[in-house]
Amino acid sequence: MNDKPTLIVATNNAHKLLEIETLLGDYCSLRSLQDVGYTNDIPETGETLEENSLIKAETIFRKYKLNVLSDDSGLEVEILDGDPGVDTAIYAGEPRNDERNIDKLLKELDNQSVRNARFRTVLTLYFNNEVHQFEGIVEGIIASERRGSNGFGYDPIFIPENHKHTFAEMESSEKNKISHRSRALDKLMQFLKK
Ligand code: ITT
Repeated sequence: MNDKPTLIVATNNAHKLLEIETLLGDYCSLRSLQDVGYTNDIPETGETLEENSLIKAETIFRKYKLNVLSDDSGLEVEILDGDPGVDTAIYAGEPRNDERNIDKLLKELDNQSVRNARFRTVLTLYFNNEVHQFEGIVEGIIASERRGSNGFGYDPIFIPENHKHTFAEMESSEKNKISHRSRALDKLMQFLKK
């Protein structure tokens, strides 16, 4: 008998989906938005990661009435007062573009020695008609230039605390041991095991 809970993963980001599948696939039966035939964008109109994460989960829950998991993530840079934060995906404006986002951040931090930053993920779980949120954080610094080609988004310029390499220089298994997303997913798995 298969008693794994089924969750729709409410993301249009294929890289996120893959990380979530890798970390959660043994515990849950996951369905992508593509699997359920959802092709629209979900407008991220919230002012915080928590709000946007909730909006994504709620949008899909209202339509399908099935358990849902969503992820809203952002990069928070200390010297920029937590920016780009909730605007991480569109830091350099729309249409969103990872390369331009990275260029803008490197320019903002040009000649700056204080480069502390953190990645933060807020997962929202709609489960048996209840809503739960789980946060995961990884502290680190912003590199002075791009390094590595693995991962996605800002991975080429983020060096996690106590490491020498950027996320983009790491194997996905190494990133998945320490990432913001894996830390939030750990909490979610503890919850589901209860
Ligand atoms: P969904 O909303 O469809 O889930 P998204 O890519 O729009 O996908 P977010 O709104 O959470 O996701 O945007 C997060 C931004 O942060 C976006 O620019 C990502 O590339 C970046 N990001 C998120 N997680 C990351 C990670 O693990 N490594 C590097 N960059 C990441």
